[in-house]
Amino acid sequence: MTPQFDLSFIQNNFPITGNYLGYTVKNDGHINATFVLHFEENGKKSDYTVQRINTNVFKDPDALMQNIVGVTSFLREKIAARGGDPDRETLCFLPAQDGKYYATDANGDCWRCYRYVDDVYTCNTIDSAEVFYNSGLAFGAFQKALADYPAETLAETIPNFHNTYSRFLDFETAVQENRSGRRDTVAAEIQFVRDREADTHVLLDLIEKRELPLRVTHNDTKLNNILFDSKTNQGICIIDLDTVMPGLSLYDFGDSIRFGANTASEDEKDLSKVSLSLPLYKAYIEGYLHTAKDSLWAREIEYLPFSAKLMTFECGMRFLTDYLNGDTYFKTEYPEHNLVRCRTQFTLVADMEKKMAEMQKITAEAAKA
Ligand code: GN1
Ligand code: MG
Repeated sequence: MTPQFDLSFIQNNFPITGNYLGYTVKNDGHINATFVLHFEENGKKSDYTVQRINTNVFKDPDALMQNIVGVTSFLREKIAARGGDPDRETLCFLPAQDGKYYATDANGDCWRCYRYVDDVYTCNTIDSAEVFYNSGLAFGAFQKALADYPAETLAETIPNFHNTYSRFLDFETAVQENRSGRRDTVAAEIQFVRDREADTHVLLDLIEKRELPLRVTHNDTKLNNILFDSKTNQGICIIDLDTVMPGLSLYDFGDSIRFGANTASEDEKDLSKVSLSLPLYKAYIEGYLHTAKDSLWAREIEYLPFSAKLMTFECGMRFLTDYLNGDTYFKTEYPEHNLVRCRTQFTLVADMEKKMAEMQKITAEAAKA
């Protein structure tokens, strides 16, 4: 079912002016419902992105929006100080009538609104190593820009978000409960997860031993969360800031590879098309290290290839968990959608396991450059 928004509610609550021309639905995200609303004023077009916040996932919209407005205000100042364009290089959220950065409608749904950035494009798959190199530059720069952000002021919008062991326990609960009745049809996938339980502890143990630092990270560094400038192909703006929280640089690096260095899309049904592209891995790591290397610890660099595998595994396990629970978390377009996604992720994990030595070699070479 296509979700809907109420135009007059949006216009009454947010400072939008101009004549309404129409809207476009954005279907890239799996969590919030997103629309771009088109307006025109004095012959000039101005667009706004309007989102219904998924409060099933983000249970405290006040804390969520405080995080986001805190981070975007901080970034605006830095961008302006270095002579950049804050209106293009970070998101600009509009305050609602009551001064909060979201408004609640009669159904209890929470809506937010931000200026749409013009002359940009997003990607769901990538075939140009150059564009992926630019993604690495952009996410590395984002992490660096937030290095001195006061992390203690950030709320944990989703507790244990990338705690892979906690995700594993959620998975085991879902297997036990079998709420969807689908358990017997996914025995191979369940075994695939159980065979890799040991991996779920690796980064957590290193945090415990203080061998990896907590940083302010994005935590959802999918390729389609970067806006690329249509003219320069540079990644100019990082979007989807819902999960900006203290985390590991490795979560961000790993998730970028999971999504962007896959030779197929996240929900490709033909698994023979799914693999890790080593040239894309190389391009991304070169871009990422170019901007982030100076701030990284040796241990972080050492675990970059492992993090790609771990984030892919964790994501596949989350899709499988949701499939077992009856599709209550991720948006799905058809009944097997979460299972299809799970299978692409596990195919990619298996391919990374085969290519791990090569990934390590590329990593060491990129770190020396
Ligand atoms: C969700 O919102 P979106 O589609 O960028 C999810 C990520 C997953 C991703 C898988 C808050 O991200 O953690 O990696 O789907 N976001 C949340 O595509 O759970
Ligand atoms: Mg997201």
